[in-house]
Amino acid sequence: MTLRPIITLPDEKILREISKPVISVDVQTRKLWDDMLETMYHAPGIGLAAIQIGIAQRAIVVDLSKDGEEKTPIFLANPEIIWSSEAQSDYEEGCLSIPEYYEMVTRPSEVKVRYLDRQGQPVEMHAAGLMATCLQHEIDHLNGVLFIDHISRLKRERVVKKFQKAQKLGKL
Ligand code: GNR
Ligand code: NI
Repeated sequence: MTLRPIITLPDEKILREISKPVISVDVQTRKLWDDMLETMYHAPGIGLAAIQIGIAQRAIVVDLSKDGEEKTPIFLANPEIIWSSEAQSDYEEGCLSIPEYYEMVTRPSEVKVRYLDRQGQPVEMHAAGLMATCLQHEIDHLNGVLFIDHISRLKRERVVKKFQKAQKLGKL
């Protein structure tokens, strides 16, 4: 496993890319997932999309276990939301690609997601609560969408400018 640098704002050139489907779940895909998992645990975070380490493939890792608990990593390739609830919920989201920024986001409370697992087998998962929020956040990354796209334009432009300025000042 290899720890990889996480791409952050203002690098929208990469973060806005649309990731390509995983052609086949093979040894390289599993190596990618393992590197992502190590990078996510190190951060730490509860989810990571491949584009956050600069790889435009539709691969995600998620682990909602708390520290001290047994780890429960989930590996997803080519995830698709095949159903979302009418009911919405608000959650204060953060993103490893937008460090130290948190804002409330409204999304469907529950989703059903179809994906390929570590063996390349199709699986369907019904998710609610934090798992539903996290999966939607990660699937957004595969489409070049960030959680700040779900908040007001004023707040979004403010945070993007803050990261642009920090980079110009050599602070990133
Ligand atoms: O670690 C993360 N925490 C989090 C909290 C609320 C909603 C979404 C997330 S995902 C985030 C890691 C990340 O940036 N994944 O893309
Ligand atoms: Ni994120």
